[in-house]
Amino acid sequence: MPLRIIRNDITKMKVDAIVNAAKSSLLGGGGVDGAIHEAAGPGLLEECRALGGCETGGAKITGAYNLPCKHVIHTVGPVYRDGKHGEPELLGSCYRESLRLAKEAGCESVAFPLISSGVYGYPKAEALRIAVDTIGEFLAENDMTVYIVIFDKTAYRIGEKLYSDIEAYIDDKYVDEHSDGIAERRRRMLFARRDEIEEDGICACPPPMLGSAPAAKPMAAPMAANISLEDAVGQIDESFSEMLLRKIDESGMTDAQVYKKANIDRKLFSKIRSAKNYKPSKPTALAFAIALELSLDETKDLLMKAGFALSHSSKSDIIIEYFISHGNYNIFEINEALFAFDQSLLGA
Ligand code: AR6
Repeated sequence: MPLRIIRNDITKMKVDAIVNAAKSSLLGGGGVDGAIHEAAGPGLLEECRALGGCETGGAKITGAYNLPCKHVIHTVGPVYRDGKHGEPELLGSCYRESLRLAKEAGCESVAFPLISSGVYGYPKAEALRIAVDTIGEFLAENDMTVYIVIFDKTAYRIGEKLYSDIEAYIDDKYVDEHSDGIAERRRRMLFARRDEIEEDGICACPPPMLGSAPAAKPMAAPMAANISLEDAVGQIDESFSEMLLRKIDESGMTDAQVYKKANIDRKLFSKIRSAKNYKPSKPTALAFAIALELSLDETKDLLMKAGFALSHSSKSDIIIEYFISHGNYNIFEINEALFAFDQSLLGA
């Protein structure tokens, strides 16, 4: 489960290491720093005193004392001025250095707060972008579960432009469908059919049945009526796992490139690989479609193999459709957007 954006208090995270947004003296302060020192107890400050401070963009590791994790990694983010004084590079370095230390200490899971985005004034959307990109680069080469822990919902917002574009897309696709109630749609179907009858004098179609669903698009060649059940079952299509492996081969990517890009962990991928009839969850199937950069139609085919569809009755499906139709296959960006709209994230 590589990168997760979650809402929580970082001092409650049961991970191998949590990261502290510290000041260069490493002697405690307000914000998340204050909360971590308070929850860890005085032993943490004692150990920090012996470290001799830390430069901006650097990181140092200590024990975790009364916290439920094993280590605390203290990093010092840049104070934001205007973004033209090396702030992005320094902030990226905080994440890189912290992850380097976590790896050295053998950590399998690490939780970050949004460094510099409080007292140090970094605009939150930009701070999150740098966090996601830098952690994403690290995870492309390393196996670790990394959490970005967002404390307060109001403090969080993806870029205004992206947010309003997605909002407009949802309005188009979702409100349309929902403002048009089932009863209203049935009534319109009924009148449409009546019009046909009146125009032609005869209607070739069966009378409308209230409550009947529109005919589904045929998925494959129709099955002959006289075929035996045994033969029918023998005609079973390619499974999800078979289609996935075929698409990976066709993409020219390695398995590892695909599952990392899908934000899926290695163990789950091995399970899917070895079980021909594995039935993934919808977020997992979608994550693979994104990693393989499938078109909308191909995405629907892959989902169908796992028994799912993309629906305009689901906000999260519309958000994913927005990204696919804009050719943006960055799973971390998609997850940021899903998070901003309170939807569950893609991946394992
Ligand atoms: N869990 C997760 N995130 C939190 C928590 C928490 N318990 N508390 C706050 N945040 P800040 P900085 C979020 O100000 O900007 C300190 O005094 C908060 O909403 O803690 O890097 C240090 O000693 C914000 O999004 O850190 C330094 O002097 C993010 O954590 C200075 O502040 C970072 O906010 C560092 O400033």
